[in-house]
Amino acid sequence: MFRGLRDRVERLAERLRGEVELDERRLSEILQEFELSLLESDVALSVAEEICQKLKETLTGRRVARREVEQVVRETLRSYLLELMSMPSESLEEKIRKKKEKPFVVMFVGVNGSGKTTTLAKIAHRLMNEGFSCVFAASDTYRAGAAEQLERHAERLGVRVVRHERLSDPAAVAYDAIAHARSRGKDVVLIDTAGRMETNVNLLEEMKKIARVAKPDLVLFVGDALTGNAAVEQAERFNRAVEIDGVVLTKADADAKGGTAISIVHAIRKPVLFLGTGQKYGDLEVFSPEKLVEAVVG
Ligand SMILES: Nc1nc2c(ncn2[C@@H]2O[C@H](COP(=O)(O)OP(=O)(O)O)[C@@H](O)[C@H]2O)c(=O)[nH]1
Ligand SMILES: [Mg+2]
Repeated sequence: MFRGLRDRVERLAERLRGEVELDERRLSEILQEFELSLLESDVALSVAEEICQKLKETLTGRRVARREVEQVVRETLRSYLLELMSMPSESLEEKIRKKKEKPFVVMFVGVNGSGKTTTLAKIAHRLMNEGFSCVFAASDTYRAGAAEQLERHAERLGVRVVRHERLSDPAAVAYDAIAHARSRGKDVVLIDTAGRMETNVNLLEEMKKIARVAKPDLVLFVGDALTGNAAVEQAERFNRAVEIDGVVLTKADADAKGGTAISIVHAIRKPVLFLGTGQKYGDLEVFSPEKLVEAVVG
């Protein structure tokens, strides 16, 4: 009886102070709006739902000033996303410096057209500016013209490419590139791979074989930021086949929203390292969680 009275008095006092308790009903209403805004930022539906469920769990029962309800939900979302996206990760350069014996091997995976080859060249450009020497492995032996495309980048950057003939074993190319780098004391081997979509099973088997042979220090998944859910599914599939260490999202110059990054990290819990922001070598940004969360949450 006293309990009931005390609750009533407490609620009255809250009302006088302009406070409300965040209960199920009130939260559902406001979280629906936040879910919509996540969807508008291209966050995948299942991910947006899960994030809002987490927010609900965190916030239920909290007492806040009536006019601050929205702000409290927004701040909670902001810190959730910041924590999600700020996975501890050394920079690529630190990782390379830390490895005792050369070369450091980076393998690029992703579907056709996602931007693997372009990203590989951008990263080589960046590493060479930092004083690292690079070798390319033309392990996309599948697509006609793939090795030539890589060679054009190599020529412009002044990098050696190891290539075999078309349709030869991509793992053997990677192996030779690593052997070449080892014998010449080169710092980094960057392995370009094929990304055909129509024969996924073969593709993933091929990726596994390259990874087995090359033992990459870093596997980067390259995804097109414009493809939303499709990029998330690809990331999950590649991650099951060869464990992904980090993500590069390309075409961020055409995608101001950033939800794809949130969905991928939510799905595979691997950090986004870079964003591709154009077609030039310099168009590669170190990913900033703060900037992304600002764009999504405001
Ligand atoms: N706008 C833009 N285009 C990009 C970016 N990265 C790659 N591309 C373009 O996307 C297309 C496919 O890139 P490519 O590297 O060949 O993809 P791959 O098949 O995965 O090797 C090319 O026309 C690239 O110039 C980027 O960050 N921004
Ligand atoms: Mg390519």
